[in-house]
Amino acid sequence: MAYPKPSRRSWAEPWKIKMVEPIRMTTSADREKFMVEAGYNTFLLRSEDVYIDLLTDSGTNAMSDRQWSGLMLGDEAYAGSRNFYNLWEAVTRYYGYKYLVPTHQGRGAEHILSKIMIHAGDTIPGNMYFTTTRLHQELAGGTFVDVIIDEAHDPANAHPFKGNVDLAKLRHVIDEAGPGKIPYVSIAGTVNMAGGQPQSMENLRAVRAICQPQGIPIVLDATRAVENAYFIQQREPGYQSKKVAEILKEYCSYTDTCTMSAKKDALVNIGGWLATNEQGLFEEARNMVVVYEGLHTYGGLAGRDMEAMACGIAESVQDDHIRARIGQVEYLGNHLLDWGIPIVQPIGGHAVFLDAKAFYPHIPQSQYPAQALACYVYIDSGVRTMERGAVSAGRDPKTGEERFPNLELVRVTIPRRVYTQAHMDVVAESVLEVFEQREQARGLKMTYEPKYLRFFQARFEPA
Ligand code: P70
Repeated sequence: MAYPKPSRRSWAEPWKIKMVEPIRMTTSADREKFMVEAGYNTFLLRSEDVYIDLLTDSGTNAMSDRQWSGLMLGDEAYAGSRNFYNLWEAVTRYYGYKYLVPTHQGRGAEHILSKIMIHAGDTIPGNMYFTTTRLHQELAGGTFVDVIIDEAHDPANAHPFKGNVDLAKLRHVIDEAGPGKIPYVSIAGTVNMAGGQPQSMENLRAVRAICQPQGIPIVLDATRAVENAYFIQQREPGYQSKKVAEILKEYCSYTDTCTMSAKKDALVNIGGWLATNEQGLFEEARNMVVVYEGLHTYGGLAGRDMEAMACGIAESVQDDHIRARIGQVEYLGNHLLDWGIPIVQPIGGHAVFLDAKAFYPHIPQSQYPAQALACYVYIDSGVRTMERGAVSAGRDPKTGEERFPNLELVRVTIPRRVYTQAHMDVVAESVLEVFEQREQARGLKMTYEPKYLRFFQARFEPA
């Protein structure tokens, strides 16, 4: 008997579920009340009032049985924990850096790095800002300058490597400031604020070729570098037959130092590190970490956290894992594209980004259309997302003026190994519902604005 051949073979997650965490459904009347109480800020909702939590992929990952067993192997010695050495070995094996300083999370590493490397009046070029990274650069007296390619600022542009540095812009910034005023070039792969977009290997190599002769180091934000390596494997000529692990190591090899939020790629709930090939920087960082984080062999973490991280790193670079992880994001994104919903293209590594300006052309950016869109999605279905637009961009530290970025987005972020395809269907249908109601939507005005990283705690009411 002849069966019709399927047009494609489906993929499935390379894991099965051993333990479940019940989640609570609420009514839309409940959610309207919760939203008012939270000042129209999804960060201020209580987790128990959220049905599907797509606020972030940070620390929200499901650990494997091996990682959980690793927790039982915690060596909670104040100094010289066995788990610290396991972590160091994993970072060196998979990321390639020689020296390791653990920190409690990514911003702990950013803080130490910025304090050591940046002096007042310095300029730090980079492929688009990230909120915490730029704030630490500014607090250390530096100024961040965006040198990402123009395509990255256009949500509809389908460039395969929107995380690339514009080499002409980089050269110009170096010439203007003078290499002596550039402590390092700040590279992220993938680029969170551009929509989880990758940088190509070729581009990083070219950045290296510009920086190295002038003695300018490259600092990588390696938070989602495994996802970046997967995109290189999928999109860059010459990499199709290489393993993600191999690509990751080559990518890192063009950089001198990295900061890491292990709460993302490395599949843990807490942790981070600073890793470097520079012995002098290592010694300074190892000394400074004892002031702000904890002893240099635990950096604010428990021994068990470091063990889970060491194990998570090894799992994170498996091709099967990363294909399914990004495959799930693509599944959701393709659903939305099929329905004509405006999202950032290409679909990113860790999230689908809704283009709030295209949803709500009638809401001026000064009334925070992306913030409003995140609220409408929550009220519709209990799905929690995050604003990544004017509220996140904050104010210019020199002029005090609000920054209005081109990208006014809502990030629908997928935690790793947590939700099923059925959850993704529910999310897609909710976004469609909100899209269909778009003409009735109203903007917001800010009623409370904190000084630092205002998006976390700001409060709003309808404009
Ligand atoms: C997110 C989280 C954290 C992050 C990152 C990149 C590319 C560094 C860090 C800091 C959490 C977050 C942080 C600020 C605003 C909103 C959300 N990103 N570099 O959800 O790491 O959080 O461990 O200190 O994405 O994207 P950490």
